[in-house]
Parts: sequence; C-alpha cells; structure tokens
Amino acid sequence: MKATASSAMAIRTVQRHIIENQRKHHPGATGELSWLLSGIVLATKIISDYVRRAGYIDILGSTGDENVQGEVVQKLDVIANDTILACLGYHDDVGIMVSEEDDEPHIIKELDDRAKYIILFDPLDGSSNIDVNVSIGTIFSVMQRREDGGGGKVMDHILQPGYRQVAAGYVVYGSSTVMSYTTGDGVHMFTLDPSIGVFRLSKENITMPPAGKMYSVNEAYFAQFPKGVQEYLKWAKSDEAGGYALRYIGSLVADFHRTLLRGGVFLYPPTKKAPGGKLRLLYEANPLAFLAEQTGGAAHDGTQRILDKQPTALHERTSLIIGSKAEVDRVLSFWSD
Ligand code: AHM
Ligand code: MG
Repeated sequence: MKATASSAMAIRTVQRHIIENQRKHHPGATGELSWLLSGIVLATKIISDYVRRAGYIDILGSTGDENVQGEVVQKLDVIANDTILACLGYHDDVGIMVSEEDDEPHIIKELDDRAKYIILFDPLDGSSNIDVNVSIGTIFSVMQRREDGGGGKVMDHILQPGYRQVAAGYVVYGSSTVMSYTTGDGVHMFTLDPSIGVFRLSKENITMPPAGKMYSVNEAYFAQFPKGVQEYLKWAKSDEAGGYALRYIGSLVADFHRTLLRGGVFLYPPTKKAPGGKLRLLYEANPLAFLAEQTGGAAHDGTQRILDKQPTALHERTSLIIGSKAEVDRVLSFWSD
C-alpha cells in the first residue's frame, strides 16, 4: 500500500506539471490556461490511440476529398481534427478554433469576455506518412484575443504575430508518443505511459544544442531552391563543413523533435511550386518557432524572425529555417532570394 502511494507521488504528469508551472511563474493566474491545455492533452491521447490501432480499424487511406489548400484529406486527418474540436470546443474560455484542415475558423463563442483564448492547430502533421507507419504529430498554438477589441473583427484577433502566443506545443506519434509544451517558461517534454494513460515527465527545461552537424531538407527540390540555399547545401557537403549528416522524415513535427534534441537545422525554402514556402505560418511555423526560441534555438523565414511576422491570411505559408542558433545563422549567411 505504502509503495503504491509513493510511486504515484513520483509520477509527474503533464497536467500536474502545467499546474505547478503556472503557480510558480504566474501566481496570479486563474487556472484557465492549465484547464485548456489539459483539453489538448486529452485530445492527443485519443488521437494517439487511433494512430496505434489505425491498421486494423479501417481508418487508413484518404477520404477522397481535398482540403482548402488542395491537399488530399486522410481519414485520420478528419478524426484528429474532430477530436481536437470536440475536446476543446466546450471550454468556456475558448472563443475561436482555427484548424489547418478547415476553410474557415470555428467561432465557438462570439467575442465575449470569458472566451479569450484562440487555439490554432495542425491536427495531424505529416499526412503523407500516415499510411506507412512513419512518425506523424499534432502541433498547437494558443493566443489570447486582442485586448483592444480588434475593431470587432474576428480576423484581427486571429492574425496576430507569433510573439503573442501564450502557449504552444506538439505531440509526436512515433515509436512512443511524446509531447513538448511551453507557456513561455521553458520547454518540457513528456512520454505517454500507455499502461496508465498519462503523459509522464521525461525532460524539463530543454536546451537545444547550440550547433549540430545535421541538416534536414527535401533535397529533391534542389534545382528549385533559391541560389543561396543551393550554395549552403553544397557547403554542407564540402570538406570545409567537416561532415554533416542529412536526416529528413517528411513530418515537420518529427524532424523538429529530432532537431530539438540533437541540434542541427531544418529548412523548407521557397520552391518553384511553393514560392512563398509550403509550411503554414499559424499552425506550424509559429508554434515551433516559439518552442525553438524557448530552448535557445532560432526560427527565421530568410528575411525576418518567424515570431515577428504579421500574418495576413488564415492559411498563409512561409519559408522556414529552424533549429540550433549557429546552424540557422549559417544558412542565413548564404541566403538570397
Ligand atoms: P501536412 O501538414 O499536410 O502534413 O504538410 C506539411 C508537411 C510537413 O510535415 C513536412 O515537413 C512537409 O509537409 C513535407 O513536404 P514535402 O513532401 O514537400 O517534403
Ligand atoms: Mg502540417
């Protein structure tokens, strides 16, 4: 009996961590944000369960539809999207939810005082990897609606620069299910313990290695990249660079997770097909940039810091260079349009 109680005490769950962290860094906080994050935790546990069973419950493959961005919608994309909407939509404090999969924002509550949070998310990142048992993930970003009322326009509340995020995180459904989150006081990482269904603390206050000889890019697009990126990639393979490795999973969330732990740089530059870059500013670049900077890393679009970008459209895309500070700076030293 005693042993059971003490081992339960030793389990630091993500919910407990979020509450303790809020008490420590924001003693006057109302607890709304903690409550809201626990909704995200629940949603990702449900998604993780679907992902693990996908091969035998007939939820692999596409729905036959295309999303607003002209991409094929996978059945699991829809399940993940619906799960997040269901787990967060009933929260009193959630005013607007914005998904990469949906054309329009979900207005949960008209801009009333209590519903001050805006959740932006990519329900299942790495869609092309769903059917082949390669890591995929969920990325989320939390903002507060503008205090000045935003002229009463919903879009003015949603289209805020990334530095205004109050929380962000991701979950990777990989060889284990791992979650990282920040509320602006460092980045903390948890692993889902399937035997008891809770995320348990695995690393606190993560520091991204300041440099790392690893680059991550879809190099098949080499001929389409701007000249400066081509020059960087030639340099990375040169004797002068001293032995870089290439790693590219094709799920941003998993490539970022590795970069966070091992160091290096991930880049998705503009291509002829996607001249503004492929990745989405609001659901992918912003939350990961917040996490990167919280761990000592950097995130840039080639012209400016990602978190300073003023979004102009819901599904806006951006080029992205993210990772260890020295490696991001190195790419920028070659960058040209
Ligand atoms: P998705 O959100 O529809 O899955 O698209 C984003 C994904 C990223 O996870 C990944 O970095 C990129 O697209 C891969 O693109 P590509 O196949 O062009 O290399
Ligand atoms: Mg994505």
